[in-house]
Amino acid sequence: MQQTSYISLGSNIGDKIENLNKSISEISKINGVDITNCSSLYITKPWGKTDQDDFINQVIEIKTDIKPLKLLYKFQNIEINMGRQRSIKWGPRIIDIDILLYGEQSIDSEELKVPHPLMLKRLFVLYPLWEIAPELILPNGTRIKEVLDRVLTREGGNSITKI
Ligand code: PH2
Ligand code: MG
Ligand code: MG
Repeated sequence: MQQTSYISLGSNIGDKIENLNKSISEISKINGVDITNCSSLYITKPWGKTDQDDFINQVIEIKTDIKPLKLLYKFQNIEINMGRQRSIKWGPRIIDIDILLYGEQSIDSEELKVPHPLMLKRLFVLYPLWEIAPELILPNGTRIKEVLDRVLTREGGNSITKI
């Protein structure tokens, strides 16, 4: 059965916008994945590890019948083919493709955790997700807008700018 899944894209090395576009083009070529919505692009301040260049972030909605772990491997292949090197935690990257949500499923394995464990804290995820799925109810039962407003109240909106 097809599931709706939300995917976060981020880049802070090289031509960041080109990197996001290329990753979307590669995702669209995966058999069994349909891209059904794309957010705007956002310039975002680095989160977690602040001594690095700004990111460009985006969230896309896909429909897929590929199982989550297999989907993760396909995304990792795209990352590697685009030159991604795994190194510092939260450090600079050409492209990062993360599964945020996969239908209603919860997954807690070594390789993959869904919902993405940090998504509720990250404005660079919440804002573009809210843009394309304003009615979304998150797995903890709260509306996306409620979570977004909470983070905005706490942090302000200075760390994110819509292009
Ligand atoms: N990704 C990280 C760590 N920090 N900060 C921003 N602004 N955007 C990201 O995509 C990002 C980050 C690890 O995946
Ligand atoms: Mg990530
Ligand atoms: Mg990742």
